[in-house]
Amino acid sequence: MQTLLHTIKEIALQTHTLLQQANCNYLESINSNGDTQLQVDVMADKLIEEKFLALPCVKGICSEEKKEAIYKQEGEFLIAYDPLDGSSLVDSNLSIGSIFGIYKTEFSGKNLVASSYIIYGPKIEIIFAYQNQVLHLGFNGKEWKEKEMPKLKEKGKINATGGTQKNWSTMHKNIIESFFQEGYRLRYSGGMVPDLHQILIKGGGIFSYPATSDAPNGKLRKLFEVFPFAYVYECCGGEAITEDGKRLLDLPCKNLHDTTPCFFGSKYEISKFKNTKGF
Ligand code: FDP
Ligand code: ZN
Repeated sequence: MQTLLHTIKEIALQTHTLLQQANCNYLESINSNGDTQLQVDVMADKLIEEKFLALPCVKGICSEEKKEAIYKQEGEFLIAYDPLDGSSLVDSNLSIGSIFGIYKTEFSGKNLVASSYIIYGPKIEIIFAYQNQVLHLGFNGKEWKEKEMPKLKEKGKINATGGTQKNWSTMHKNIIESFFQEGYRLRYSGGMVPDLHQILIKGGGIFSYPATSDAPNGKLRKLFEVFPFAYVYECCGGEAITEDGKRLLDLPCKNLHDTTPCFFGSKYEISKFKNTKGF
């Protein structure tokens, strides 16, 4: 695990340099999910691929930007990563991130053994979750310094929800409205990393990416986005569930790019969500 953390620290600094130098040009290409790729998406993807494949402990990788996984003969860990999450925010210069799910044996929720993300904001920070411990590191320009472990309180104040509102179900509209009626405030940038990180650092709230009429399976990808954040939220005292109130990490994953509706939050918000839906 130490080797993987060390590699993620290197990736953080090198990807940050790429971002500072990059132009925001879109390429002709689209990735496996149909998103138009930025030049910097492709560069970050390549950088992370090379870093992990060079490690003897890594048996395989797959990424949001690649159709297929790449396997080696030897190694223990399988890494699924989203090289630049929220890359549509690059041109507006908002915070973005990289997400890593660390799996053993096969890519599935039950085989996730650790997860991590990097946030590129005014400062670079790393969250690394393993065996119920969550390491929070910040880079001060010279070295990585440990910060306080994030902990979700019982109840927060933030309501962050994605997708096009006209495509939400009436049930989802009602749930979101009921949080606003209770005094929750909207905080949503459109980047999963900064939106979920904000809830974590402010101590609680709810992030939802529901099923919508145009995307009945949601938008966010299980292996690269949903499972890694579900693990971090559970390690920090929160919960991460499906539209039916089930634990996200118990979901199977048939294809590398499977998506799912997802709801992350502190205990109070998740139980309110379940109660409203009658679970
Ligand atoms: P992006 O396409 O910019 O990479 O990864 C998908 C994602 O962003 C998440 O980071 C974010 O939470 C979500 O899409 C936002 O989607 P909506 O604009 O549909 O709310
Ligand atoms: Zn993403």
